[in-house]
Amino acid sequence: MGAVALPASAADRTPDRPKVEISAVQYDAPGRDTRTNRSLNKEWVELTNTTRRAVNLDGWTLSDADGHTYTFDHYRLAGRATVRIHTGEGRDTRTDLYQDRSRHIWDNHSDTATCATTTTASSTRSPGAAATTAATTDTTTPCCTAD
Ligand SMILES: [Ca+2]
Repeated sequence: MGAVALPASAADRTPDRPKVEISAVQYDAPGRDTRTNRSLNKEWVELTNTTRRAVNLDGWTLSDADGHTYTFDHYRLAGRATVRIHTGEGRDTRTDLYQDRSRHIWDNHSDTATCATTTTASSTRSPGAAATTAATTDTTTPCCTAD
């Protein structure tokens, strides 16, 4: 008799929208944090693409609560794939990326990993303001965080 109301989200859902999540974090490298490259690389964050389509992560950032930021450079994450971002030095592959740092960055007690996409947007000229210089600003949109 009565019409069944669909949840609003069902209508809004866009199937092709890229969705990349922080799927795992190993903030505490096993053993002592000796700052050897081996220890640094046991500290990592994993990002998973939950869609079937590849996502271009070029320009995306991964940062900790202290503002240490890693920027992805020409990296495409395949559909349903996971990439592990290590803290230390190494040779980037399709499944493993390296921040090439000489110190641990993920705090063993309390930290937040944030993955963000950076998009370039033009600032809007406010009405009434004469001769405002149009500027370009980078806005960072957080796409996922993990504590
Ligand atoms: Ca750590």
